[in-house]
Amino acid sequence: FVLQEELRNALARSEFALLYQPQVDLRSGRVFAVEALIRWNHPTLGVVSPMTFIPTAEETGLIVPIGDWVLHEACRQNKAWQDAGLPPMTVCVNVSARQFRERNLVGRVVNALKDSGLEARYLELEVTESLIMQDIELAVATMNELQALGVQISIDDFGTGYSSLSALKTFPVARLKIDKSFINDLAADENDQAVTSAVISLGQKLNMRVIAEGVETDDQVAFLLKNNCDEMQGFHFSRPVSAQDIEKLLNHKN
Ligand code: G
Ligand code: G
Ligand code: MN
Ligand code: NA
Repeated sequence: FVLQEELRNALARSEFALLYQPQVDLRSGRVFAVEALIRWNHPTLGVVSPMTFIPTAEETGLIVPIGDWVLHEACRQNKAWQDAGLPPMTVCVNVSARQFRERNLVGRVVNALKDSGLEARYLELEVTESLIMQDIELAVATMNELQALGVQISIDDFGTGYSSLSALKTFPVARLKIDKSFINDLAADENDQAVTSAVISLGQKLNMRVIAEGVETDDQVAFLLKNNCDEMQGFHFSRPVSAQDIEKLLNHKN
C-alpha cells in the first residue's frame, strides 16, 4: 500500500509540519493555549489530512516515532515562543491510543521536555474517552504519572465516547473539550444545547475546566457565555495556522 510506504519515509524527509490553533478565554479573548495539529506535506499529493494517515500510522506503529516528533516539535516551538517574549501559553498535543499504550510514553514526554527546556506545566496532552476506556486502570496510572510531572491532561471529543461518570471523577484531568458535533447546531438544536450545558455543569462540579471546540458563529459564542463556558476553540477566532502566524496573531490580539 503506497500510503504506508511513503509514510515510512515522511519523517526522514521532513514532510511533517505542525499547525497551531488558538484556544481563547471567552470573556477576555486572551489566547492561553494552542493545539498542535499535524499536517503531512506530501511532494505530489499536497497536504494530507491526519484523518487520512493517522489510522495507517496507528496500524503500522509508525504513530510512535511520528508522535514523538510531534511532542518534540510542539515543546520546542512553545519554548521558542516564550524565549521570543510572547506571553506563556500551553501547547496541547493529541495522543492516540497506541501511543498512549506504549510503556515508555512518560519517558518520551520527559525527554521532549528536557530536550526543549519547556516547563511541564506548559504541555497538555489530549486523550479521548475511548482511549481511556480501553483500559481504565492503565490509563489512570499513566495519567497520574504525567500529572506528577506537572503535565496537564484533557479529554478530547468529550461526549462522543462512553466514559462512565463515576470513572470520570477519578481521572486526573484538567479539562473537558466538548466535541464540535455538539457545537455545530448549538444555536438551533435543543438536544445539543442540553448536552452542552450539562457538560459545562459537570466540569464545574468536578473542578475541570471546559472548552467548546468547533466554535464558528456569534450565536454559538452567545450560548456558551450564557451557560458559563469559559473557553473556546474554533474558526470563529482562528483556523489552525503556522507558528509564524501565531506570533503575528498574538502581537495583534493579546
Ligand atoms: O487538524 P484536523 O482537524 O484535520 O485533525 C483531524 C484529526 O487528526 C483530529 O481528530 C485530530 O485530533 C487528529 N490529529 C491532529 N494532529 C494530530 C497529532 O499530532 N497526533 C494525533 N494522534 N492525532 C492528531
Ligand atoms: O479531534 P480533534 O478535536 O483534535 O480535532 C481537531 C480538528 O477540528 C482539527 O482538524 C481542526 O482543523 C478542526 N477544527 C477546529 N476548529 C474548527 C471549527 O471551528 N470548525 C470545524 N468544522 N472544524 C474545526
Ligand atoms: Mn484535539
Ligand atoms: Na475533538
